Amino acid sequence: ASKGAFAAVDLGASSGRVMLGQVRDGSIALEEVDRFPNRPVRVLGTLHWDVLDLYRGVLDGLRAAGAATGAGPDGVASVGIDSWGVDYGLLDADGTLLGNPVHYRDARTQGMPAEVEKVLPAAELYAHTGIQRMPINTLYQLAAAREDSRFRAARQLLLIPDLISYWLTGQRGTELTIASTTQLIDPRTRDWSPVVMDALGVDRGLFPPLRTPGDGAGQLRDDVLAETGLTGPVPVTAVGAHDTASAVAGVPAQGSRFAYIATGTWSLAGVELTSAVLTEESRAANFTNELGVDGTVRYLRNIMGLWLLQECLRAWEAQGTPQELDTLLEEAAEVPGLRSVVDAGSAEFLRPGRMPQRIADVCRRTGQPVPRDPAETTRCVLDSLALAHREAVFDARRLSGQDVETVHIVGGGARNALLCRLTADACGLPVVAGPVEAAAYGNVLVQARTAAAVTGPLGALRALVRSSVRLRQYAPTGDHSAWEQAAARIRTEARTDAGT
Ligand code: ADP
Ligand code: LRH
Repeated sequence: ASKGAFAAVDLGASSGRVMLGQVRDGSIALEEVDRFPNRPVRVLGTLHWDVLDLYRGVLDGLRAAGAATGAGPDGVASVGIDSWGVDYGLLDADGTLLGNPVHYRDARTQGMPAEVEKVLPAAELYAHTGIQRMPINTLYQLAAAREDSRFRAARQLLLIPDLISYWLTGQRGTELTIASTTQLIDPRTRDWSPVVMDALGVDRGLFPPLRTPGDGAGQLRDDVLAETGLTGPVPVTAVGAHDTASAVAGVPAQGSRFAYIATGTWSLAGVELTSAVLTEESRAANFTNELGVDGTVRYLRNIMGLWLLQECLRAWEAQGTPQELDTLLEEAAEVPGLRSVVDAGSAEFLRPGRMPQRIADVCRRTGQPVPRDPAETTRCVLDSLALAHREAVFDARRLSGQDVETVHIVGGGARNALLCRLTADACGLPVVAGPVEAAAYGNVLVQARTAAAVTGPLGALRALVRSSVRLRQYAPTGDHSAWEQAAARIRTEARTDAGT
């Protein structure tokens, strides 16, 4: 029976989408009602998100959602918002946004991890946050921004999904899963870390109160109802506001012996736990303990992901040799595998620009064959990603003690059959691919549970995803030792790099 439709706003680094989910006879019918590109803008040398353009996309999407459902009891029952992690907008004393949010790939965070560690040593920072050392983290962005006049004028900081939620409802809050990407949350208390905040002089008052997935987050403002044509009241529900938290909630796994890889612009590969792993070994392995839906911990590694391919495609287009993704992937499948691999976990690929050349430079530097054309470069990227997936899954299993029998791939990369096949081969484990829109499923399910349209723990929500989507299976094939040798090549390179 229908109890209305749940609108999931899912903002990824490459595109934003509004999806409409309905619970029908033990499954979820999910429909995309709007999709819009997310295109960063460089202004006076600083890379920004065009957040008003994204917000317009959200409003257009909600209007389309209303048009798709009609008014009345079958209309939009609630709205949930998730987005990429770590970025934020600053508000002045009147609640007005102070400028466009800066993009996590902007160069301002360069050298910031080392600056922060002068005040709070890396081991201590990890013991209190369990977060992977990545320059993009909000903590390092704050370290870079603290002297800016804009920052000094700020009275409040809202992470991206919380900012969108504020504009829709007028209510301010900080959702816990997205807050955990700041590197200011202690995963043991699931609250702000006073140690980190005090050491780095971050004012806790900047953050509005924490919310957890399932909490109410206000109702659409009257002007938003008027603009979108929706009939009020329409509540906004806090979901796993970090897209990866929603994606992991939407993994169609059975039981607990699984690893997940959320592959889009990033690959987030790891396991789900009930408590954080804060050991020195875990820190050295650069693992993160982000917070998940229903009290879970997302124990994972951030890997550069399909960003590497997105940036290659952008470069080939700019130089007048545009490539068509489907054809490129077919050609890459014919290229001999594992000729050259790069460390897809390395922050050296974080910034935009010249990606094919940068990949070629690394191959040259490490004495491997240099890819000669787009197909060979693509094969190098996909082999490297599969290898990084393998390393993350194996490390997660080893460091957490969590058994892994199946690897689930969700997100846009689940469409990439070659990547899924290579990941199965690299891990020597069966891969189950799909759904592509796992974040939207996770988002809808948390809303539906709050509205009592579904019941049960995460496992029950996942069973609903399983019965709603067609999944693809990839059994591991090929010579497993070739992957072990390639992994050893990368480890040697990483050690050499660290020494220089
Ligand atoms: P994000 O949420 O970070 O914006 P997505 O989950 O939407 O990312 O994934 C985007 C990626 O999915 C693209 O960069 C592309 O590599 C991959 N992708 C999308 N469509 C296809 C397709 N038809 N075939 C293969 N890969 C695809
Ligand atoms: C993926 C993601 C990832 C990181 C990055 C900034 O979209 O949220 O988990 O936080 O973006």
